[in-house]
Amino acid sequence: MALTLTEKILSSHLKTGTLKRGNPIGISIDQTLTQDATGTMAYLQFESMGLDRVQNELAVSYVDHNTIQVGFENADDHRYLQSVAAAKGVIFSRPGNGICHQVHLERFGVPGKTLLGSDSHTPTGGGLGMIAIGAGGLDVAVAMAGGPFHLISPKIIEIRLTGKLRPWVSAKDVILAVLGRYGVKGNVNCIFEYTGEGVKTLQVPERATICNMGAEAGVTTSIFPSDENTRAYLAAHDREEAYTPLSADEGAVYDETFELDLSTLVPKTAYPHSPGNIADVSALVGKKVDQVLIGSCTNSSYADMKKVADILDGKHIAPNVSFGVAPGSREVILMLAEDGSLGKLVASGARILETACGFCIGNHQSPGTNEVSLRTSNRNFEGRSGTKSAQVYLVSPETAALSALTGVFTDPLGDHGIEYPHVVNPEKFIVDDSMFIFPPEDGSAVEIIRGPNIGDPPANVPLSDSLDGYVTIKVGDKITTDHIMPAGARLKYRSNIPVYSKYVFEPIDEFFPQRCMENQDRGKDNFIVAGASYGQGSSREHAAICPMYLGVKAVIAISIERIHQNNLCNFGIIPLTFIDEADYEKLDQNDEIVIENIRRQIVGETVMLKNRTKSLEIPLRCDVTGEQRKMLIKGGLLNILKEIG
Ligand code: MIC
Ligand code: SF4
Repeated sequence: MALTLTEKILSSHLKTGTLKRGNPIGISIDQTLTQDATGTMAYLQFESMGLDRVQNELAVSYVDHNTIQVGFENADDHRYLQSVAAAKGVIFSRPGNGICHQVHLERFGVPGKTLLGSDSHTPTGGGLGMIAIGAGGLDVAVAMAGGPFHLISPKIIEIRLTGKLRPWVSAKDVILAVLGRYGVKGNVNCIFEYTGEGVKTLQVPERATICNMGAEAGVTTSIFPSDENTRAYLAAHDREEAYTPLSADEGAVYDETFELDLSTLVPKTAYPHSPGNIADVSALVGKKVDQVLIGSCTNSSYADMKKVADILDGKHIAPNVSFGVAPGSREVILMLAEDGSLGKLVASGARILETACGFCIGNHQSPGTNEVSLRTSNRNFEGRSGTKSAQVYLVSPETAALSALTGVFTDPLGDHGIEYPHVVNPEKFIVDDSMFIFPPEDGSAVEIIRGPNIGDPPANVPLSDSLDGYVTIKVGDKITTDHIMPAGARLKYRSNIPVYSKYVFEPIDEFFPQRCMENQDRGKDNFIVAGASYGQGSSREHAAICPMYLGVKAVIAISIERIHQNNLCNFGIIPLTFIDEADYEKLDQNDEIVIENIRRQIVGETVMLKNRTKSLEIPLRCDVTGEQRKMLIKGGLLNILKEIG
């Protein structure tokens, strides 16, 4: 039978279940990656499993998110991560080495392998022909312990590329066009598989940009074939031996096909406040711009940065623009230094930012009040930049660089008089692994260093017979994990659940934690009611752990996004959806609600909720796998793992 590339890799890694759309399956995980903001919890959880060493082929711990060290917390986290990596057989990528996804692509990604990462943009590895999936830290800890990763056998959407991009139109415009077609909701348990003649015209970093932002559509992952361009990329990194050619079989059957002619594409933007709000840049030409930031795991490759440097060469940025550039890795910055591009950037007025997530996660560079910010990153959720009133637009590096020069939205295809910089990927990159710390063969003598910021991961209690409490908050559609568990200035509390929990839903309702605590003190349960696509965005399991800590027992929503739904189950919060969406209107904040016999009810088709305040009943669905039902009953995966020992 002719197979898709996704089917080939999934079937060669299949551990449980059968590969039939919609079926729960378990796959073996070859490689794992963690980053610091989710990593501390992942390693604490791994430690609690009592294993001496990680069991999977390759585990890498990156420090790229919390690199702004205001106060002792982040530095303490880095020390913990470095020491636990050495103790447990994990490669440690030091702060300054770069953004996890960019560095993993350069140094470790291997076509045909599976990669699980505690970050939603792990699918970047699809650019090398990997099945690379983002998950919560606990799922990654289980994979490091050698356990399978559970997912729903996905629907495979073929994105058939034809033609070739015109000069000034780039990979970011491709993925923005895909987001224009698929939006940011309704794509749960799908995979985007790229095929067609157009694939050959894209280099690995461009493919990686496209796979990276598939995360915004909510798909499980995205994947490109592995071909001669893949070989060239690996060879340029002294890793040609990692190359295997991989593609779908002729006649492979897809669930759906979307044809995209690259030659007709025009520069695109995602306007505030969602990566799914897509427009042509031409529609915004002339709009004043206050800030331009180039970087993030989506667009920080050497080719992206060099293109920007060449556009800016010999020119100076507009006086009204604050302009920052964050190369994605130490390799990229070394290359830019060597070929003179760094000098061009500095001369143009660019503020050279650390090779880290930085501005993308709202860690710094917050725009001014009501300001317009153009960014090459992947998320423009309201407030994520650190400024609630800011208007963040996502654009390609080309659009960003030209707009930095003119001070207004500038269409790269318009009449700006700048020559297109044809950038060719180098045949050899500067390969320097000196910022990795490789673990000793035997880490048993390594002391694991825990500062006061590092607490034990809190455990939940087993599910009680019935749930009885209040709708503690009611929110609308497309609530992101940035709404639930803000990052930016609060990021440094990631390893300290009691403190971080004080900020749950801070951007929406700062009194939510207080209400939860009061209900908990009265012996009452807390419930979250939400609209469609609840929990979009990041993989941060804190969006489940902290509500769990506050006594939230269930989320009742129109729909819930994949990674968040898994995180809820992992921590014993029941994900429930309305059977009839209209019933969303029948629940309001402060309503007193009861779910009787919940332990029995979640095993069946329907869970009946009683709204005592309004004297009515609402049927709900608990659409989880058998494994997850067990987790919910036991109060989370950690409790199950403890039982197994
Ligand atoms: C993000 O882009 O939102 C993050 C920060 O990288 C998150 C992970 C986190 O919250 O630590 C993600 O995408 O998973
Ligand atoms: Fe870092 Fe931003 Fe990429 Fe998340 S999206 S990994 S914060 S650069």
